[in-house]
Amino acid sequence: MSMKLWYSPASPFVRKVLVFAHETGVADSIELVPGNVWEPDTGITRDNPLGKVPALATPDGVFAGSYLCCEYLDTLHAGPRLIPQDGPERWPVLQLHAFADGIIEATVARVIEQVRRPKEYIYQGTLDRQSAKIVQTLDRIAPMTPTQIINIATITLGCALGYLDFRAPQLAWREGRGALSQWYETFSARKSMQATLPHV
Ligand SMILES: N[C@@H](CCC(=O)N[C@@H](CS)C(=O)NCC(=O)O)C(=O)O
Repeated sequence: MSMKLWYSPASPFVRKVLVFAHETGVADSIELVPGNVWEPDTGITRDNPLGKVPALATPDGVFAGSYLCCEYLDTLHAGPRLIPQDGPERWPVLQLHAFADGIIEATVARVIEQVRRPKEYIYQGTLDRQSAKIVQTLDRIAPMTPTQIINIATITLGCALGYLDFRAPQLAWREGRGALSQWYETFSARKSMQATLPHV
């Protein structure tokens, strides 16, 4: 099967889908289509009217949003599901995924405030508000640092922490979070993470 992924090399949501694709062994079936969402006429709105990456065009239709892309990819391989369909692990995995995804959202919101607005409109209150969400959520996650298991939650957490290093190093997320930091050290060395490092 061949699929097309609208992507940007700096997007943590795209990275999440790519890491998921590597871990499930379907990455070779995906062709990357660069879509600079900030430029007019990149064509992405033909597939995703929201004008956002990631969007995955497949023989079964176009799927917009990182979670839905991953959910679709999870049906294409024979290994254990990375999004547990049932069993006691389902809700904790989905909860950790939601927290990690929220860290990405807040970090992206900070970047937009800093980079996409005219300087005179940058509002420190928004930056502080998003930073607080990131810090509070990291503090909630840190005591429940996961094992090196691969699933939608750990993949998203790895991408969230990598994005903090990339876009908000001044938040120094490792400070006071030794276990989480050690977890990331090991997790980020995985081939899937190394093959998808963010860049501009
Ligand atoms: N909830 C979406 C968020 C996707 C998203 O916000 N993508 C950003 C790039 S990191 C984007 O395309 N932004 C363009 C815009 O907001 O117009 C997901 O999980 O994929």
